[in-house]
Amino acid sequence: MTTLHAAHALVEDRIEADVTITFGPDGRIEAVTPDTPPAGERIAGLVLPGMANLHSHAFQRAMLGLTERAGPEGDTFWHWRDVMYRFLALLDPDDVQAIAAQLQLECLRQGYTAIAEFHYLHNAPDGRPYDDPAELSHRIVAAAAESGIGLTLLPVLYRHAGFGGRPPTEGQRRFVLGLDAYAALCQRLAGVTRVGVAPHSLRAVTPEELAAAEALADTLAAAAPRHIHVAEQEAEVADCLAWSGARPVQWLLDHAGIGPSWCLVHATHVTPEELARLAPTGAVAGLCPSTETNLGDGIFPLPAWRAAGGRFGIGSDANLTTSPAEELRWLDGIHRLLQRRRAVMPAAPGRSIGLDLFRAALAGGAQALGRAAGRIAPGCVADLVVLDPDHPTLVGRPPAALLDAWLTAGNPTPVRDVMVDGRWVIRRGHHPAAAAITARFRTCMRRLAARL
Ligand code: NGQ
Ligand code: ZN
Repeated sequence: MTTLHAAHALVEDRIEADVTITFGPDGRIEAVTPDTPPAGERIAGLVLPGMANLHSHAFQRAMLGLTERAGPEGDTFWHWRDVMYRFLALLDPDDVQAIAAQLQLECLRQGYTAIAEFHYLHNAPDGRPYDDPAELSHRIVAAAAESGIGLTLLPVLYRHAGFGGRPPTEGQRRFVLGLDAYAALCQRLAGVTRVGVAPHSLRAVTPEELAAAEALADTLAAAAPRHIHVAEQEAEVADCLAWSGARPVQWLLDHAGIGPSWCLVHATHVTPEELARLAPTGAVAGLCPSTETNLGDGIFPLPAWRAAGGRFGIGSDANLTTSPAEELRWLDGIHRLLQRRRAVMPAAPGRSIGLDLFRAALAGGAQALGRAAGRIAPGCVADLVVLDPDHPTLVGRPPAALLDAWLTAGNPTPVRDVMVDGRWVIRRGHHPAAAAITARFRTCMRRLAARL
């Protein structure tokens, strides 16, 4: 049994003082009691539930700066994707692991405690399976073992280049697995880590393949997560309409068993009708605002979604930033600009804007990862971060203002300590494997530079 005594902690929707948190060797919180005398390990600062990063493509961290060249006129996302395809053809298994470990380390330092890796690199650069078809998935698992982040691995099912079962392009050959190989991969990985299924998008799987992925998820675990990219770009909406007569979110609602185990990544282009149908299903909208901004995707109608009771979480996606505070700042800030107001989400006067946004993203993120987390409460795993009250961003702020200070201004990070599953992975800013992870990442990046 471990006992922490936090100067302050977020307990449900309040910042409480002198909070005793106890958890067992399995990392599960057993009791949380505010206003208690000192006992166990004293934690100065504000203890928060760690954030779940619900959508990452780790390898894209290594593309920073390479994609900011103007493409052909009128071309945006799809040109970026071509550049991304050329880049990923360079990566070998050591690169995949080195980049993922560095990315996860940076995520932990910024206050993420868990990550859903939407993993679609399966094959060697020539499109052939590795001797071990799970080679690259195991590299993601190995990276998480080094970094200590809580992993939900989402092996991706990718079969086609577009609606109607179009054959995959050469640039996509590292992604493609047959249905049997995909099922075998997921089942093997389920014995090693937390796993969910990820049909890449309605562009990349047929209705039959989507149904097969859903059926497979049922065999992996009760309510195993199901993630899909959907309605991110207007071209996808137009192609889906031409193929089926329905918009992508509408099509999913009509043909898949959309419910709380689903995460619809982006869902940018939803109509009010789709939104009204989707919110009551309990599915999570997987919002990735820094990437969606960078790629010029469009704006998900978060205020209307929140008003309809819709759930959401945040993802770092292309990993331009690894900060949950920054994702939330983008998410909220875009709507402030659009509406020329400040409190843009539904909230009672006097409520902390940051607190409501943060708690909603914690809940949606944990749900999307299939992780009992997101709250400091009995039954949840102890995924915790501690904000340093002496950090220049936070010093002198009253406890109730610390979270808002972090979310509005927290670059560089005021996260001091990080615990995952009841084990400290960062203490006083120190991660024991950081030097080795970053040294290996540098070597990898220099080697890649020579291949660009
Ligand atoms: C991905 N990323 O799978 O990495 C996608 C691009 C696609 C984002 N959509 C590829 N942000 O959607 O076809
Ligand atoms: Zn994505």
